[in-house]
Amino acid sequence: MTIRYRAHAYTDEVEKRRTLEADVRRGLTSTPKSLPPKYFYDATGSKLFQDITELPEYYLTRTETALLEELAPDLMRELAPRDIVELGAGAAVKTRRLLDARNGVRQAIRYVPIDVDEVTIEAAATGLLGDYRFLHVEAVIADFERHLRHVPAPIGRRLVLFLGSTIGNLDPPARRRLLTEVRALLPGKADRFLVGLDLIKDVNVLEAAYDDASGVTREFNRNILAVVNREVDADFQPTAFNHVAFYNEAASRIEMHLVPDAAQDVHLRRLGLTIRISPDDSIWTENCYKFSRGSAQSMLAEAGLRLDAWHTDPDNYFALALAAPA
Ligand code: AVJ
Repeated sequence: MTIRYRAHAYTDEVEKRRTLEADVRRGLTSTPKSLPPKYFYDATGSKLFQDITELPEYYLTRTETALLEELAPDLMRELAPRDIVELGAGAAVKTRRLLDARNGVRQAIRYVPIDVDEVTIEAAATGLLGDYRFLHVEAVIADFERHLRHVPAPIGRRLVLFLGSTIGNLDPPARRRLLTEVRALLPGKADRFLVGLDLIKDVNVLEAAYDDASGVTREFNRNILAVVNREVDADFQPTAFNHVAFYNEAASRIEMHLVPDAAQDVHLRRLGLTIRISPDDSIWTENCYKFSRGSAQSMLAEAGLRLDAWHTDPDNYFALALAAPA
């Protein structure tokens, strides 16, 4: 019997906890105070994000999925990747849009999902292996910002996926670091990188997507405080914080903040730390950068990548950028 699933772990619960504690301490003792957006996604946060993707105001997921579906047949035929690496794979729902376009072809494909959550990755792999007989999975349980060098060498033509506008969470220096590592994952001339980018557009459309009428994004934002409460035994009162989301045009990004109505002390018992949070010393929880074709092109070029194809919807809301080694 051929083994179709293998996993390599470069992070574990102990290391994840150490990293979270250091991140929370650094973030909440800095000016301005901040928390890294990756901590939104505990079970509750992942469910809330799933709800966000179905909101009428949140155009990102449905636009990207439609683009991917449209693009998949040509991409899979012309590129014919043997090796698909996905950063922050999660449940790999969108990956299926690509694999569906590959059914009926004999050639085997190796799928290399990278994600910190072993349970999610295993469940996704089991589902995929059941549905796609041509697939085998080499999972990498790791943080894509820290462990990309551990991705196994390609076994053939490679396609690296970074979907969902996740790249938008990274500030320019972190983005440059990551893209440089992605470039190193593409040794072959025919290798490609497919990245989902949310585009600069009408401010009202952007802001509505991050401050929906039904308040799901507010709950999502506040949930990061519940995560911190649980992980470091803190006493944040999530409902005492307002959800503030706005477009910062100079920086081309949506910013999300948690702002209390009144000053309050918060105890982070596991860290032996007490902090004071006030309306003008609040918590910055997320940046979501927005791009243009030009800004995407220069960000890719800086990392040694050349924009090979640019796919957008008719409204120009979202783009799938295909990049090649320069
Ligand atoms: C998962 C980073 C793509 O930036 O739109 C959604 C997260 N935050 N609503 C985004 C998010 C608030 C999302 N990404």
